[in-house]
Amino acid sequence: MRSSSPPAARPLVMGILNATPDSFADGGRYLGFEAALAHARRLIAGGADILDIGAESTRPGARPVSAAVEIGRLIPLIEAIRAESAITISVDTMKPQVARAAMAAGATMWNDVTALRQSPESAAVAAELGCDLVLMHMQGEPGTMQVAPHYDDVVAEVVDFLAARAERAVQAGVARERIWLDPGIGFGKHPTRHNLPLLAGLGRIVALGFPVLLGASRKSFIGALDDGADADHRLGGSIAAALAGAAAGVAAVRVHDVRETVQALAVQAAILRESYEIG
Ligand code: HH2
Repeated sequence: MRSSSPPAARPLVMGILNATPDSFADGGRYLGFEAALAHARRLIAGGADILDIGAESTRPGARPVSAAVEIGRLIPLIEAIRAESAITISVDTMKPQVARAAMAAGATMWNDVTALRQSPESAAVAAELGCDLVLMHMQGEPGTMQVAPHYDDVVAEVVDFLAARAERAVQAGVARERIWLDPGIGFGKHPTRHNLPLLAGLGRIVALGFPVLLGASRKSFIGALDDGADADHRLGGSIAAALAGAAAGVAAVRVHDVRETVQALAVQAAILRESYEIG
């Protein structure tokens, strides 16, 4: 006997490409154009559905960079990837002028970790660009967000924030069907006291009715749960979080280890399909 509804498709896999000198997990590795392009090719070959390209680290204490520096790092890379692949390209930037330049070069998604709060122009630019738009929750600012994050009810506060930011974007003219929501794992959150309830409560964000993006890959809560394992040794935990996200119905997972995540999600989806078939 079959259960009532077939399992949902597996989440899309967004591969992380950091053209930054100081990202927490892979800073400096792909800063040069050739190294970044080679890594993009690896992510695509590994089965990525989306590439998320960033040129400014948001790690706690990272140094801000100018729009000109971001544009100089991003645009040649986006153009080169677009010239050889039809993959969806997302740009991870807080700056509307950088998002605008990225869309002109071939990106179609703006991943804004400030949820359009960085500049008074952000919302109008997002509406004008007509691109997909990720609105992420962050308490505080990258420089200081991990100093003393505080919530009375972290899941309720993140849900309320995301619902309000989505409404604000719609009022500014962003099409509702372009909006994605993201709980912002690690952004102004205690490694375990805040990130774990959010991972356990993802269904409440999914229930808002927008596609949800989950970025848990190699983040510090994994080290906190595994004897301080450093960012290069968090693959198992990253996959566990991606599978939990899939089970909660997220639409995409943002990961460093694309090939391994695609495989894990494919196996999980196949088992769920089999369970449905045999009832
Ligand atoms: N996490 C990071 C950066 N951007 N964007 C979204 N939407 N969600 C996330 O969870 C998220 C994000 C941090 O990870 P990483 O890009 O590896 O590091 P850094 O910010 O240091 O470049």
